[in-house]
Formats: sequence, C-alpha cells, structure tokens
Amino acid sequence: MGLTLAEKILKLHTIDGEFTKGKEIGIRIDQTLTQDATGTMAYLEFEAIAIPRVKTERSVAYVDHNTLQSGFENADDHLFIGSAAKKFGVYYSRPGNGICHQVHLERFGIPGKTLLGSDSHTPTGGGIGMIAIGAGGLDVAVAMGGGAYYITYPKIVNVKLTGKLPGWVSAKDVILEVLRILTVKGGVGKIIEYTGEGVKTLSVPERATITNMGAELGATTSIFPSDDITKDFLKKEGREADWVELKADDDAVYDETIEIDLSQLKPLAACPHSPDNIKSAEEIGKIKVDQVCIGSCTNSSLYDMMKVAHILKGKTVHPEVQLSIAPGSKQVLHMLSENGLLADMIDAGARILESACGPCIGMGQSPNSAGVSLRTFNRNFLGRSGTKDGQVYLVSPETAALSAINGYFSDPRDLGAQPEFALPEKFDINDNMITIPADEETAKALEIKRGPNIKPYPKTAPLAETITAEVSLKVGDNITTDHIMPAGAKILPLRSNIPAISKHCFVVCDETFPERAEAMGDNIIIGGVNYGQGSSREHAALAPLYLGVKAVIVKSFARIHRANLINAGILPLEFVNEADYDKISQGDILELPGIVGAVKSGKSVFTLVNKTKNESYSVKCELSARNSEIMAAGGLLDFTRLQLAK
Ligand code: MIC
Ligand code: SF4
Repeated sequence: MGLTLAEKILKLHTIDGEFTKGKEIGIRIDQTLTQDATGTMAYLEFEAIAIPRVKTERSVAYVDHNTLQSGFENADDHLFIGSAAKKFGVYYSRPGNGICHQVHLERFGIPGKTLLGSDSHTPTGGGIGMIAIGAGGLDVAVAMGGGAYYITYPKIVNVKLTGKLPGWVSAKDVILEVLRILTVKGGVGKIIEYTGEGVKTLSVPERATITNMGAELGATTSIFPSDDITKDFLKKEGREADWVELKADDDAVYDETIEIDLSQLKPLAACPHSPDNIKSAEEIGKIKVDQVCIGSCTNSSLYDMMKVAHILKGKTVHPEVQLSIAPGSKQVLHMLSENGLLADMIDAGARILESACGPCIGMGQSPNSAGVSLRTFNRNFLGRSGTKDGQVYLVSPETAALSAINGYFSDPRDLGAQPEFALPEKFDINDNMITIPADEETAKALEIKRGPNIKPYPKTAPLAETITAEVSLKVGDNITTDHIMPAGAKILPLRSNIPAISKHCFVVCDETFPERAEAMGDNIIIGGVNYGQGSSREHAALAPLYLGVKAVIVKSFARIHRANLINAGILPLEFVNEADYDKISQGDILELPGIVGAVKSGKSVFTLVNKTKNESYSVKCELSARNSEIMAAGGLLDFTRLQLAK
C-alpha cells in the first residue's frame, strides 16, 4: 500500500512510538521557529531545561508580533530574544525583517523537513512540502533541545484540486471553500494534503496562503507536493540546492477525499465572527465598508501585493474608507519599492505599515465602533481587532483592494479580464536583518538581557491525588484562545509576565473572572465543543495555571490548546455524555477522587462528583503513557527536568 506525502515525511522522522494510525508518534524536528509573543516564554523554558545550545538543523527567532513599542516592554522582549538567540545558537530575525511565516518560507524552509513553530500558522511551510506544525512554546523549547515532538498519527485528508482558478478568484477563496466544507473543527486530528492537476496551476505563495489558513480548520497541518513550481520559487530565493521532488505514491490511501474544481470557485468571505462563516460576494451584497487591511501571514507575498497595486493604480481610496497595507517581509517591501508598485499604493492613499503582524493581532488599526472591516487575514474572532463590535470579514487581496476603492463590498470579477502577474526571475536577497548566532565558545560568556517585565515560568506542582474545586467559569462552544487570553496592544506587552497577563484572562467572557478565580484557589472551568481553537499561545494555559485552574472539562478540545494544558499540568477532561454539560452550573463544587492513581494506571474514564448537586458524571481523558507521566509530574517542564536528571 502506497503512502501519502505527509506519511512519507512523518515515517522518515518517526523516532519514537509505533507508526500506526491513531497511535502516538514522536517525530524528530529539523527546524524550529518562534515569534516574540510566544518566544520569550519559549526561551525562558529552554533556559529552564538547561541545555546550552539548540540541537536542531536550524532554529530561528522572529520578532514580528509586538512591534508597537508603546512602552519599554516590547523593546525589552526584543533584547531578551536577540541575546538568548545569540547564546543558544538560534538565528535572529530582527524587527522590520518581516512576519515569521513569510520570511521562513523565503529564507529557511526546505521541502521534506519538519518544522515546529510556536505559532499556529507554522503550517505555511506546507506550501513548499514541509511538515510544519504549530505548537506551544514549551514543545518548541523541548524540540530545540533535541527532544521529539509527539502527535497522534493523524488521518490524512486528500483535497483533490482540478481545473484552474477563474480571473480574480484567489487562493484565499480556495481555503475559504475548504473552511465552508470542513468548518473550524473539521480538521482536528487530520493533515490536509493537496493533490490533483489543479495543484500545478498554483504558485508557491498561493499554496502557502492555503496551508497557512488550514490552521483555521483545526488541522495538524496542511501540505502541497514539492514540484517544479517549488523548485522555481526556491531558485528565485537563490536556494535551488534546497529543492527535492516530493509527492504521494500513486496508490496512496487517504482517509477522506474532497474534490474541488478550481474553475467553479467564486470570491468568498468569512463573515463575522468565525473563519467558517462563509458567504459568497453575491450573497453579502454591496454593504458599506469602513476599513480595509491588507497583509498578515496569509496574504502578504509579492504576488498578492502585485495584484493589489494593479487594482489601486491611478485610483483613490474611497473617502469613507481607511486602507492599510503591510507587506509581509522586508524582501517583499524592497521589491515593491524597486518596481514602483509601492508608489501606486501610496498614491492611492494606502497607509503603509511595517512588515509585521500589526492589525491582525490587534496591534493598532482597530476599526471604528460597529465598523465593517475587510481583512486579508485568517481570523475574525469576536473582539480580536480591538473593537468589540467591529464586523470583520476575511477576504482575498483582490476583494479587499477593489472594495477599498469602491467603498462597498465588491466582487473583483467586476474588474473584467485579469492580466498575468508574473513573479520576477529573481527575488531581492539580503539577509542583513538576520543575526547569526555566536559560536559555541563565545556563547558561553554571553549574558542574556532581561528587562524588569520578564518574569519566570509560573510555579507548578505534581498532580494532586484528589481535586476538589469550584467551577469558576462556564462557557459555551467554540471558545477561542482570544477569549481565554486576549491579545492586542494593551495585553501583548505582558506576554513575558504571567502574573500581570493573568489579570486579563477570560475578560472577554467575564470581567470578574481573574479576580474570582485567584481568590478561589483551586478551580475548574467548564466549556463546550472545540474549546481552545485558534492560537498556539501557551499563555491560554499558563494564565489559568497561575489563577489556580486544575482541570478544564469540555465537550471537545482543539489540538494545540489541549497539548498546552497537559504541558502546564492542567487536566483536559471531556464529558463522556455531552448532556452532562447542562447539569453543571458555575459555582458548583466538583471533585475528582483518586485522580493520580487513575492517570498513572492508564485509565481513561474517571468519575466526576458534583458535590453541590449530589450527582456523578463520567469524564474522559485519553492520555498516552508519556502524557500520563507529564500530567503526574505537574507538566512538561517538570517532566523534562526529571528525564534529564535520570
Ligand atoms: C495569532 O494569530 O493568534 C497569533 C498571535 O499569531 C498566535 C500566537 C500568539 O498568540 O502569540 C498564533 O496563531 O499561534
Ligand atoms: Fe501574525 Fe496574524 Fe499571522 Fe498570527 S495570524 S502570525 S498575528 S500575521
């Protein structure tokens, strides 16, 4: 039986466990990336593990999220990361060099390699045939130290593409269509593999848009084959030597197949407030638009910018619209400035932002009250833009640019025939904003620079024999990490300070939560389906840990968040009977008796006693042998320390 492309790469990298569907496998990680919002914690954790130098083939630290520097905190974080990178053997991409995923694709990604990144959109690397996975900072720290990364051998979904996209219909519309079919929880436990004749019609930047936003499916990762188009992209980057041909075996067997005829697709949008709330441009109609933002790791390549500049050329942004554009990297920005396209954007009235995440993570450019904001980004969760009642639509760069001119939601097909947008023969290559780490000898004497906002990892404790705790919060379905641990300009600077950031935990749902939970001591959270979807931020587990949360009991979890809870030593439990969710109220006192013994003996179903209501329910937690030990130890950091001590 043949293998799919994802399976071929996974098989070559499996260093622990049994290579069988549904079983846990430990894979060797060739490359890691961190960004600054998760990176400070990751390097603090790496330091705590006490391995002097990274053991990967390539590790890169990017600064792209917290670049506003409205106080000393962001700048201190940059100094910390830069100095830690230099000491630990990590390449450092300085602020201004661009968004981690865009730069990594340009300068470091290699087909067939594994990449683990402390950012959920790491699967962007799947656009050039990598197995690129997003994870919490602690998992990345362990991988930097040479440890395996553990996943459940996923199901592989074949998205078979046929045909060719019609004019002005975009790669963004392809992934929006996949989101329409599979929804934000349809990819959990799966890898999405793109195959079929249609693949050959998509350039690398287009493929990367699709794999990037595969994160919104909840998928482990997404991957395209590595073919002549990949080779050409790497050649333009001066890295042809990194190319290898990679594809699935002809007789590969997939768990599921979805067929998409590219020629039948139309411009789509994800409507407020979920990436799977998909409607066509026709269904949405010509609604008034207040703001348009173009950029983010999903749509900020030169190819995207060329299309945008073409639409803006010689026009003026509508008087009632604000347009901002953030090219994804210094490389892209440089090429736009050389070929004159930047001038077309500026002349049209676009506000050019630095090459960073910016508005995507709420660092500026929040829309006006109840304002309609069209964004080429990947997430439109409630409040993420920084405006609670902002109405964010996720669209293609083509739809965004034309709507900015017209002042209303526009169908880019109204532009008539689409011209060819050919990428240049060679990209601008200048790695002067990437600092090379110090050699091992010099590194020994280097000091890590630590500002006053940088606080250590919160205290952990081994799992208690019996957990008795009050329900501090009960929430509904599809809770995102932006609910649990919001980002934005006010909160992001606190990413290196868990006690301070904890004061903002869950405030989107309940402003009194942080104070109440902390006062309770031990407490438990109750949630619905797909709990913890979205970001890889381990702060969504570390802040609850700091606030005394001992267990989170839900109908189902998103993958990365569940792993982050285990890493933090918080029990992730699921209801055996979903209806039991309705029987528990906020304020109830719950008890989990004999939990350590149960976890250690490999049991997966436990008794949950509701002392307030005098009832008992069954809850489950399927833990691999390794995860059981991690839970019992009080989290991955303590587990790793114990392992190393042995
Ligand atoms: C996001 O898009 O939500 C982020 C900000 O990039 C996060 C990481 C973070 O919270 O720092 C992600 O996607 O993992
Ligand atoms: Fe940055 Fe937005 Fe991409 Fe996250 S999704 S890495 S915030 S650009």
